[in-house]
Amino acid sequence: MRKFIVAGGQLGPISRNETKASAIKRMVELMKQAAERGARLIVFPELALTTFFPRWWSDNKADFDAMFETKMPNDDVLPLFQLSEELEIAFHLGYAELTPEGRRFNTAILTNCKGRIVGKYRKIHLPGHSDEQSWRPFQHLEKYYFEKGDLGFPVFDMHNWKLGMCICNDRRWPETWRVLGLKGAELVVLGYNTPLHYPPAPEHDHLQYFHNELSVQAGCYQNGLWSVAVAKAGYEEGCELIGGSIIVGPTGEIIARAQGSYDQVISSEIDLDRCREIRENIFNFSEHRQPNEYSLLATE
Ligand code: ING
Repeated sequence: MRKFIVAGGQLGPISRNETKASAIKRMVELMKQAAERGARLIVFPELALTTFFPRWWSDNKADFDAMFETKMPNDDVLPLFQLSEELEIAFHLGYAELTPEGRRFNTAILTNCKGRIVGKYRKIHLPGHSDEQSWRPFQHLEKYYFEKGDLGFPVFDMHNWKLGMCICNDRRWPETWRVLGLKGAELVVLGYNTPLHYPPAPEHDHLQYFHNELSVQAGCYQNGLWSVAVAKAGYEEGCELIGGSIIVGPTGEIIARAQGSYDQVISSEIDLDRCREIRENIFNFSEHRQPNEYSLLATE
């Protein structure tokens, strides 16, 4: 089935003391709404189980270990996996991963329509800084709390769909989209936590929604693929996060957009075969790409 309904489950703020069970309860509600609309897949945000804790410095990284998952699935998230199987709706979930070896990643998983994990991705482009920078109104310490992802940009075959994943800042890098496009991704799913205020360049604050759409629309058009990009949004522990979750087609057209910064479902029917309109014409890679001219792209 190449034509099906996809959904984005945008979340409003998650407070520092909100339990993971509470966040999951909110996502269970969104998954039910998405299933009522006939969706086969729902995409949840980056780090969807907790508040965006990299906004705070701690001398001891382990102080935030409670924000991480050491197993997936686990008791907290099980209701979402069970509902996925019951309603036959796949989902994407972003969370903080702590491995048995003590490695920390900003991670996302993808399940099939039976609630079975079929894919995993660890964020490669970690924005922000790794030291405490007290001049900032809030920190952005992903380089401190997480390692760079070590799984590459994988594409997963699921229900005769080819799905890729990326996370938040990855969407701003054309390389992310091109690698996924070259691997044949037809739909790229991603979550984000994007502050409205960008301390190093406050003159760009009013452009955050534009840059979000620009990045995803360009990625979709230039690689002939669909995308569902979903925010954790709203005023979260003193930091305004943008909403603006969107579903974008291979033509670059936005076909669904969230309103406001609260929990909500966006959805739309997509047809994966429409990727061919782009991939067989304007961006026919085998006919038009000139990789011999691009070697600089893969150098330091
Ligand atoms: N957040 C932001 C993002 O890339 C950011 C960081 C904000 C970068 C604004 C540039 C401008 O959307 C995450 N979590 O990557």
